[in-house]
Amino acid sequence: MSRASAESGAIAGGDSRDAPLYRFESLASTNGTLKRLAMEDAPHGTMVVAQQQTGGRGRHGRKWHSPPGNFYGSILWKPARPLTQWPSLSLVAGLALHRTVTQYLQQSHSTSVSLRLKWPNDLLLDGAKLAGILLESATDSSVIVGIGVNIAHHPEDTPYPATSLHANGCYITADQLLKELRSFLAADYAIWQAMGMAGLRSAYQSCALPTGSRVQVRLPDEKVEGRIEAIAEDGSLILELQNGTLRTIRSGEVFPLDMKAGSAMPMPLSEVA
Ligand code: BT5
Repeated sequence: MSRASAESGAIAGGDSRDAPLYRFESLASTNGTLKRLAMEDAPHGTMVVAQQQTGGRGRHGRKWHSPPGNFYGSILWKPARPLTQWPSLSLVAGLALHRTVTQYLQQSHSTSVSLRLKWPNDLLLDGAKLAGILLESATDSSVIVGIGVNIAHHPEDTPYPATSLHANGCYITADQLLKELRSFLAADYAIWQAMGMAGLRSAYQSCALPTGSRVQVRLPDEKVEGRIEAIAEDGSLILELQNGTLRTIRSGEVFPLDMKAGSAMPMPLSEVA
């Protein structure tokens, strides 16, 4: 009996790739289940996916709306690079997700939309949140990257507007998304493992809110405004403040302030892919 089928609600799963893939009908959180597997020494690349989550979570204990019809998945990575660079894995997963979604939007001819990564963990479609990423430590030698993508449904009552692929004429399934996402995650992780964020920085920046965009960043006890200058090697956001000095942001909530960064200026995918 496979471990997945030993868990309540599991569907017999896996595919032909090396790392195990556990599929579930319903879980509290794919991150939580994968963490338990990590503590039992699950190998690098192990994935857990679920059709719905009853306790899906975002950052800082926030809830992630997780009804059936969307994608919920987590992957276990065992990086051999310095711990200080691990936070940038959130960006690596975002880039792989951007590449995946771009491919499906192009296939469904939904190409006049703007698909942008908003540091550190959001994928925005025409300025609305399509997907979120949650990076959590698993063991001393591993991290979990959880990815939620609104495919069929999105919440209506969130402070930051949300959207879904179906709402934009892209009718794929969670299984289809998983197939391509696994490949892009593996490819981008391999580059990161070999070269760090330096190997992915220009690709990331071409998919992210453009350099020079005015943003407000909300930190635990202050708000700062500035223009996006760059992404650092460790995945931090570098802002140019109004007085011209540079400030490195390691964690915070970014709010676009101008048309360049927001939804008012859609950019065809062919220009950003
Ligand atoms: C995130 O947090 O964006 C990370 C979301 C990660 C979810 C995945 S699903 C698979 C894995 N297992 C888990 O349990 N989690 C991961 P954050 O930036 O903190 O955004 C959370 C905020 O987004 C909430 O407070 C809501 O305002 C809003 N929100 C909740 N559900 C949403 C949804 N489905 N779509 C768009 N926005 C949502």
